[in-house]
Amino acid sequence: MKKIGITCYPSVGGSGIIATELGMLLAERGNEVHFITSSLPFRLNRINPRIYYHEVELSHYPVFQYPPYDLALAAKMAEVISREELDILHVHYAMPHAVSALLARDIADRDVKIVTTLHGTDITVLAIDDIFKNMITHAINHSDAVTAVSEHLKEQTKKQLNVKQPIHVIYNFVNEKEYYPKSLPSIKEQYGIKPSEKVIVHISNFRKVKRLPDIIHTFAQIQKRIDCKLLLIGDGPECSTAMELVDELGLQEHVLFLGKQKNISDFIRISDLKLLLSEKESFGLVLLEAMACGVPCIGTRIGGIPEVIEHGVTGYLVQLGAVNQAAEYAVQLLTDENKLHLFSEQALKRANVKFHSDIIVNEYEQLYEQVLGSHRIRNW
Ligand code: GMT
Repeated sequence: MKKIGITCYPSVGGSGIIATELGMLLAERGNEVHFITSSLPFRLNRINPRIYYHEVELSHYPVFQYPPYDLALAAKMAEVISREELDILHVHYAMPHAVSALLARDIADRDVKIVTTLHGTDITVLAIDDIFKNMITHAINHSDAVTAVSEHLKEQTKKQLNVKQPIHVIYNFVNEKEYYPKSLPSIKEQYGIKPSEKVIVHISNFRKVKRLPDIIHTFAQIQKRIDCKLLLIGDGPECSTAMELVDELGLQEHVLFLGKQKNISDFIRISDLKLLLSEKESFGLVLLEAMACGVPCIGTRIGGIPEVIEHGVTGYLVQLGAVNQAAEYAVQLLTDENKLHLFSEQALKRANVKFHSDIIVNEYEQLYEQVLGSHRIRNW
C-alpha cells in the first residue's frame, strides 16, 4: 500500500478526468489516495474509505491583487506530504502543479517522490511562451518521473524543451464501468431523433483549436446525403460562432446544441460516429470514450490522434481542414451497415485491449515502484 497525493484541475477536462479516475482505481487497489485540489474533482463520484480530499485554501489578504493560488497549493501540498506521510505526489498538467510540487517537496519534512504527467497544452501552448518555458522545463527536469499521454507529446516535449530525463508514455484510459456499448432508443426519442436517423457527435470545450466550423461544414455535407443529426456537447468561447454558422447554413433543425452534460456516455451510446477535427490534440480522450462505447471516430492526423484512431479499422484520419474527405469517409461508413458494425466492434476491441484501465493503472503503479526504489540526486 502506498500513500499517493494527486493534484489536477478538478473541473471538466480530460486531465482532471484521468487524474480522478486513476486516484479512484488506485484506492480500489488498496492505496491511500489524497486529492489536493482547488475544489472537489467533479469525477470523484465513488465512495472509498481510502480516498481523502484536501482543499487548497486561498488567502484573500487585501495586499494581494491576485491571491497566489500556486503558493497556496504548494503550502497545502507540503502540509499533506508531511502530515499524511505521502510516498508519491502525482501531479497532472505541468502548470502550475509540477512547479508547486517542487516547492512543496522542499518545504516538507520527508522525501516525497514527484511524478508529473504532461497532458498537452501545458507543453504545446504554455511551454512555447517564453515566460513559462524555463519554469516548465525546470519542473520536468526536477520531477522524479515524467509521463506523457502519447508518443507524439513525448517527442514534442523533447524537441521543444531541454529535457534531461526520460519521459515515459502512459496512455489515457476510460472507466469501462461507465463507458461501454448499450442500446438506448428512448434517449433518441426524447431528443426528437427518428430511429432511422444517424447520429454524429462532437464533444469539446468549444475552443478555437477544436475547429468547430470544420465539424459543422463536414456535417453539412453529410446531411445533404443522409438523414442525420449532429449533437454538439460542451460549451466555450466558440459556441456563439458555431451557432451563427449553423443558422447561416440553415441547419438549425439538424444540429442540437446540448451544452455541458453530465451523462456523456449516454449521448455517445446513441451516436453512430464521433468527429474530432482539432488542430492540436495530444491524445483526444473523447475519442477513447467513444471507442469504449463501440463508436467509430473520424479525427485529424495531428498530435496523438493517430495513436488512438486506427485508420481504416476503428475510424478514419484526415488532414487538418479536409472537410470534404471527412464527409466522404463519414458517408461511406454510415451508409454501409456491415462496415459500421465492423468498425464499431474493432473500436471497442482497441479500447479494451490497448487502453484498458487495468493495463494503464499497472503502468502507473510500476512507475511508482521504480521511483520509490531510486535515489534522486538533488542537483541544485
Ligand atoms: O488543454 C486542454 O485542451 C485541456 C486538456 C485537459 O486538461 O483535458 O486536454 C489535454 O489533455 C487531455 C487528457 O490527457 C487530452 O485528451 C487532450 O487531447 C489534451 N488537449 C490538447 O492537447 C489540446
